[in-house]
Amino acid sequence: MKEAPRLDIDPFDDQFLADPYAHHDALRDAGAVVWLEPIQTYAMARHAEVAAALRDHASFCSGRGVGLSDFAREAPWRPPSLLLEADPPLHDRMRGIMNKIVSMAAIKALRPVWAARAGELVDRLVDRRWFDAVADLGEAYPMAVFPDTIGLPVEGRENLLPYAAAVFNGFGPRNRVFDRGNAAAADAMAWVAMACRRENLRPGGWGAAVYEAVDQGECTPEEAERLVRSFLSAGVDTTINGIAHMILAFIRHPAEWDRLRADPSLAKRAFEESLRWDSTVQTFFRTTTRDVEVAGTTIPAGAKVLLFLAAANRDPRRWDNPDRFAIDRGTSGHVAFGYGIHQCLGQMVARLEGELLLEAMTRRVAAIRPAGEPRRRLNNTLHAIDSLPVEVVPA
Ligand code: OVV
Repeated sequence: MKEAPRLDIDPFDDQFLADPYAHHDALRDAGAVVWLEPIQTYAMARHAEVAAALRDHASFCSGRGVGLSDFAREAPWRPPSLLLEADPPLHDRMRGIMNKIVSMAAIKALRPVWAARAGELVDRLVDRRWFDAVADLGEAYPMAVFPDTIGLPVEGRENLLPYAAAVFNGFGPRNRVFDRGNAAAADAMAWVAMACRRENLRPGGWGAAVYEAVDQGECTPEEAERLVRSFLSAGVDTTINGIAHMILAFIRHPAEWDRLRADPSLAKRAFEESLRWDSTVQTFFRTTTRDVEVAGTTIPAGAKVLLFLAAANRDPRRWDNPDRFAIDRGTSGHVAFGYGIHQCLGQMVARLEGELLLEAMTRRVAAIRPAGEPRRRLNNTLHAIDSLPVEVVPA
């Protein structure tokens, strides 16, 4: 039986968070399972082991939290998510309710409206020629389509951004990034709590649909409120940064934009590849429910294990030339949306946004060029960008 190699790497310090990809080789190469001394947890960063742990939800549970904090020892900072931070059977019952709302049919119904919004936004940006791919595209587009779909109050929607930043910081330690990001979030938390209440959700939206499950006897009103909160927590900052990194991917690999323009039917695959290339949700923890043997190392029961989704998605053991963004690459098996029973509920929403923006842009944009240095926004879980100045050359 092997001891896990002990590494002096803190995956939540500023230096790591500013450029996580610079540190992934050290994590992957040290072993299939490593012990991270600064945060006193196990970690896995190779594709095979990350995917296997995600699949094995019975041994690697979520109910004790998917952050550093172990809910069995410490009270969670907010009531746990009934999806993300739950195990079967509760998780499956809640997920069943949400799957019926975020259905293929629902996504199909959104497409024409969301396509029109994407076209209008891209038209305006191409006219301007210079813009910020974070504020003006990455934030503007999801904020123009997603809150309406949930049926949220119009007033105060800007609170969604600091709220999500706080939620994703909350999966890491109470470090400086957490304090900085969460200082301003108190008002945002109050707004989100208000927005999740039944009387504040527009009839016909996905939020109201969750409360219809209460009327059907499928869940309690308290559960419904918590499920609506999941839409607000997970639905905005993720797609914002996913879209921004999709633009960054094309800026760093300009020939791929030419290839996409030559064959716009690659839009779907291009967005998927951008998620493999730069995974918005970099990490999540699991907690072992028993002694688990991984590649000859025993992880004891009750241990936190940090899964590096983003490192798995660039593991050279799994991907050829992994640092290269190649829009026609086979991305099947990437874990940017997770894997197994917790795999992203909103993945079709994210894909729709990415695909519709790319479709609108391939028609109107001949080239995307950097127009300044990207600025990072440090977050304990998300690979986030604060600003990405670009110039687009009209087609
Ligand atoms: C995937 C995700 C991220 C953050 C929050 C939640 C889910 C939630 O369910 O609250």
